[in-house]
Amino acid sequence: LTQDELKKMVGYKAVDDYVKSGMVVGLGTGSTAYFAVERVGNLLKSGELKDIVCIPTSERTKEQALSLDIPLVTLDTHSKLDVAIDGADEVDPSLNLVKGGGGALLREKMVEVMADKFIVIVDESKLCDGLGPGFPIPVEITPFCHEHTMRQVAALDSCAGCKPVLRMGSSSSNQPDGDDIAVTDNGNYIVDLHFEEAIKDARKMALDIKAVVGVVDHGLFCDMSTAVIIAGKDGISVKK
Ligand code: DER
Repeated sequence: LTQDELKKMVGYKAVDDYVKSGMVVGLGTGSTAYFAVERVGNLLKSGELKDIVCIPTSERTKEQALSLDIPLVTLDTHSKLDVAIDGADEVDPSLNLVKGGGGALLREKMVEVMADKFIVIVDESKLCDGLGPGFPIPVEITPFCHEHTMRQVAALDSCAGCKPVLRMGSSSSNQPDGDDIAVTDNGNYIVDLHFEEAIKDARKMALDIKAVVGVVDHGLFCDMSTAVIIAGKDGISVKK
């Protein structure tokens, strides 16, 4: 099975298992969430799903949903969601996540903290024993004096040993291009914090980073996952 086939498997299964007619659904961002969005569009078209409204977590997910005629709303009219489905860059044994590889972490977190169920869809390459070394922690910061804010974050005790790198080119880290600073959907910058050792206390680091004035939010999604659906070469497994 190719990696795309694994992503499609978990994307479709998440929708088939957790999305019911009449729901308010959060649509994630990235190459795995792409398939969940596709499945919602297909089931609405076939009539197997009805009366769904969706909240996209990025401009590019919004564009994909619009192309599939998925009815869209925002948090302004729908603060509560029944379910949100999204990918992740890393998943630890406690189902804490690193997200933000695609630069969408702020809108993803705003939507996903309001969902009764947050379903994470990954291929098995995303599983890790400890967050950090496998994928840098994205931190969304305001452009104003961004070098100052980068220094303040790097100076945190809980971020000791991290190497902060300002994300350049497109805001999605897997498409670096150009030599200008990447800008998120919200007009902010992203600093990726590279760690060589596994983060000991992700919850504390999350609180410390968020408290730095100039930080908008970060890609540590702690205690949010309802279930993680994992596609591996031996098939699909679910962790709760
Ligand atoms: O940017 C994000 O948070 C995405 O969800 C990312 O973490 C997962 O993207 P992928 O499914 O393309 O690996």
